[in-house]
Amino acid sequence: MISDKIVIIYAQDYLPDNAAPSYPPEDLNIPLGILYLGSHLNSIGRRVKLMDTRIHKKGDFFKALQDELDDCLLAGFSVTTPCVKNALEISDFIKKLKPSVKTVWGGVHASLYPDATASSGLVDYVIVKEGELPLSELAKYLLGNKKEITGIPNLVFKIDGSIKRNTVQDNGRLGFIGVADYALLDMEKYVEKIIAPNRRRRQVEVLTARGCPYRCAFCVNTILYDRKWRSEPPDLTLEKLDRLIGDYKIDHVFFMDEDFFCNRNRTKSLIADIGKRKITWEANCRADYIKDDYLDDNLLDSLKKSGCVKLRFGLESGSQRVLDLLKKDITVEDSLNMAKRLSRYGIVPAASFMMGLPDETAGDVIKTTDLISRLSAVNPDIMISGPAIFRPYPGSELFRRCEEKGLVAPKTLDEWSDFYMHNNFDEYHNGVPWFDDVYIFKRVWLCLAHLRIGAGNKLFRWLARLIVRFHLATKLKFVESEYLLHKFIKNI
Ligand code: B12
Repeated sequence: MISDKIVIIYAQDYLPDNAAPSYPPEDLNIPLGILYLGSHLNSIGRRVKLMDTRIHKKGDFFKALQDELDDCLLAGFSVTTPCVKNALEISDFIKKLKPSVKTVWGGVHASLYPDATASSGLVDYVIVKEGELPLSELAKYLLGNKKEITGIPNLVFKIDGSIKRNTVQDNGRLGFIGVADYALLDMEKYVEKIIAPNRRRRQVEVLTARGCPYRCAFCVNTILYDRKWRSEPPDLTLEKLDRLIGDYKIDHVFFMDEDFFCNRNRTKSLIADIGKRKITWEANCRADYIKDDYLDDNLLDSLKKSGCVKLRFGLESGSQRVLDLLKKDITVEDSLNMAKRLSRYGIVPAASFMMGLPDETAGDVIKTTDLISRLSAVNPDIMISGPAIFRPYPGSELFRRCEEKGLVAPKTLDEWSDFYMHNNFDEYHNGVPWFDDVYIFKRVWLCLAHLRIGAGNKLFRWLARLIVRFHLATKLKFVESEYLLHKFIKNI
């Protein structure tokens, strides 16, 4: 058997061993990175297999992988920082079982730390940034159809124990132009979404563009992609939608672009055509787009008519000081206006928030909880997600700020695999040094516990906010005992 197959693995969490038979798991997003890599390889005639840990129990995944290794040339790993641990474990499995299979790591973490990644004995090659073209060139080289390894763009590799870096070809932010080949995935595991008891819909995630020109301090874009934004031709998007509707009976699409509304004219023409497809849809948006000189009343009306039912916003904080620190380039007023305006069109805003950021004070956190209640008052349909406790992910300006405040970043891949960042501060790598006062962190944690308890009921919500205010306004040490009590209750 010729070993020419390329297996590409999205190495996130596995299904829990006790996962209910109500398989597939709910709410899984399409692994877009490996989908695009696989689509490109497939389009040039390579044999490719995409594997996603999230749709297997751990034991089942390794069994399935073992079967794929027989005729495998190259195993690719898509790695963000939280995935390092699993990607290492799977690479180790492959190297022990079939050492002739070469391993290549790509994705955000590998792109940020190519040398540390390539230094691992379990990683043969690293490809930085967008991987479509470099990966196909690497396969060509390994099959003996390309002479010079130095000619493969974006490749990092080892020769005689030292690391060599090829030229990085910055191809902007749209590596693969072509209709993504969703048939490479086991689509039934992704499309069925339970949106309410007894209500299901068939949803798929679609990219129409990549990148984002904004400069958020928590995002990796400013470092890896120069804030470039590139869209695919509208005809391609429409062809993709038609195939998805035809092949998988899709009735709802989530445009997962980082900045779907980046170009107003593109938006206008695209939504007119989406409207003819008789599907509902949602997309990521910015609060400052919902205004007279951008997504104005006419355009919002067209959005609604074209099937838009939800827009997602990262509102992050109710404190202007924190929004400015985050370089979010929106105002608290933008958030309120957005919520008010969308209520007129019946488009549900889904807003996410963070707390626990470096340099954030108790006062800032109070402002966030206040904004959440003001938003719910102006738009009772608003969906609030979080506030999530901030986790510093490498590659962002905010990570560097955490380092300035004492966070020690790992150096090797093994160290990174232990750097898994949890929601509970005492499970963090080395504490939460970016907090000036560790009790603020515990209070933030308690705020979340209270806000969650209070989420479903108006009176509870009011009480929860009162308790939050109390916690943030006092410096009493009993915060410690309540924190332990909540953890205890959570654990049972
Ligand atoms: C959409 C998105 C999601 C979606 C879906 C992701 C998915 N299923 O693909 C959802 C909401 C599920 C999600 C979840 C999370 N995300 Co996210 N997400 C993004 C976002 C906005 C876009 C990613 C995307 O789809 N791009 C389009 C595809 C086509 O590109 P791509 O995935 O980057 O893949 C290309 C290259 O990276 C490369 N490549 C990728 N894999 C491989 C593998 C090989 C072998 C090769 C050669 C190349 C290669 O080639 C690909 C094609 O060009 C990015 C921001 C960004 N700018 O990247 C954050 C981002 C990736 N997410 C991030 C994080 C932290 C998370 C979460 C941990 C959040 C959380 N707290 O739970 C989770 C867990 C994700 C995980 N796997 O670990 C961080 C990662 C930071 C880091 N240092 O690792 C990012 C960078 C945002 C940030 N903070 O800057 N995310």
